[in-house]
Amino acid sequence: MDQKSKEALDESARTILKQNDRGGYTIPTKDLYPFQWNWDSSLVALGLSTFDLDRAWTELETLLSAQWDNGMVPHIVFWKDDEGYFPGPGEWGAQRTPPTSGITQPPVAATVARRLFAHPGNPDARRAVRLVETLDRWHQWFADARDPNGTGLVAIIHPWESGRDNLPDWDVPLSIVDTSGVGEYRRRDTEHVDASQRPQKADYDRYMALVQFGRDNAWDTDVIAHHSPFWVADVGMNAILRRAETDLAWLADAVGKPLIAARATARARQLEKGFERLWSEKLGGYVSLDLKTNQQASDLSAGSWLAFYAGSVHPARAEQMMQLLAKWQEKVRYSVPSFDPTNPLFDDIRYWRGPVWAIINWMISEGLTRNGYVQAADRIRTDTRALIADTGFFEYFSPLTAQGGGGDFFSWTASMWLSWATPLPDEIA
Ligand code: 9WN
Repeated sequence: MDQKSKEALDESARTILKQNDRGGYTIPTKDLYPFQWNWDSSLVALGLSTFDLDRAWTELETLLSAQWDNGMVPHIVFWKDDEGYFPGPGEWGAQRTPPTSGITQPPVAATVARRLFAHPGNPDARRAVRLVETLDRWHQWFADARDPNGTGLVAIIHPWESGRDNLPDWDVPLSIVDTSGVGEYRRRDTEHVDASQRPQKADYDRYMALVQFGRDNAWDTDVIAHHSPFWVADVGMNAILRRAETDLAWLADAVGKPLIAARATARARQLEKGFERLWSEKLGGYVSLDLKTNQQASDLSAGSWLAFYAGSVHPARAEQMMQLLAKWQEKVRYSVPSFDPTNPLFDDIRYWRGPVWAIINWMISEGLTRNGYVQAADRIRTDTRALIADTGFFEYFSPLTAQGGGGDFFSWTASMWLSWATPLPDEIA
């Protein structure tokens, strides 16, 4: 890529982030997702930090200011009304100001905060101290509410908590969810995006049944832990939390909070032990585990390679996983597909059933680099760069054709461009 094209793309990415800025927080994209989303905001802070470090800290602070009294940081914060998204505050019934959803999302915030803190020119340790305390309470909530028996694996209670909402991993655990009481409702997503790219009605009914279950039980974490129809250890959530605990420990040490650092390190060790149960000898990768039935998911997703992002992977397993990645790459033009491209359930454009996501690519690539797989990491970065440069800043992309899917002018894609995928000086032709 030449210097001019790079500058034009950098400028477009900054414009997207500025246009999606609603004052202290950034929406993922207008119309389809008009509120603050948890992991979107955290990942967007990385892009913001490339041109406005102060604004990047604010993004995290705004998100964490919506923390619940029990420590949970919700997956959506409804700062302003907008009829264009369903389910809204009324369906969630969370009784909070500002209104929020009743579930969480993968906690990437600590990992991002560590990077912001390490940013050259960052002067403000006091800001980091406040974040560290809030993040510690959120991470402790995961341990208490989502792993009450101390097994080292945290559960999700809704596919939306995984952030990888429509993965085939959830098909079997969702199949037992009773939808008979759900009633009529009007979806808004398929008014913004072609229905072929979105979850099917049967899935949405189950999503709504789970929302209603939480709301009817006032989001009581004890009741949910014992009776939730959906209680699954998502490989992505567990990998991301493990990594977040390590980064929180580092940050807490750096700002003089050794007790928090010790707590985070202890939780990280516990999660490392639990993670072992996600290894599938049969598939040669890490998979999600239905904790109600103790059944592992029968197929592999891109989440398997988030094990590298979580920490270090045993060399024999790592080699096996790298061979598998190469096989997946033979089947597609752009890696990493979110779901196994050799599997009959693979769908290159329906969300989370095959498409490539820049944010997942960043996490996998970051983990591969840290585990010494620098070339493989770079291949993922250049694939991501090509997708964005050729197609635009879409929510996600087909790994076969590069077609963009979901929303356009998407904040996290712009952020990943600025903070990771844009060419470095020695990569400019
Ligand atoms: C539900 C905002 C969010 C992302 C998720 C993505 C999608 C929402 C939806 O959009 O989920 O949370 O309505 O489909 O799956 O990862 O955070 O970008």
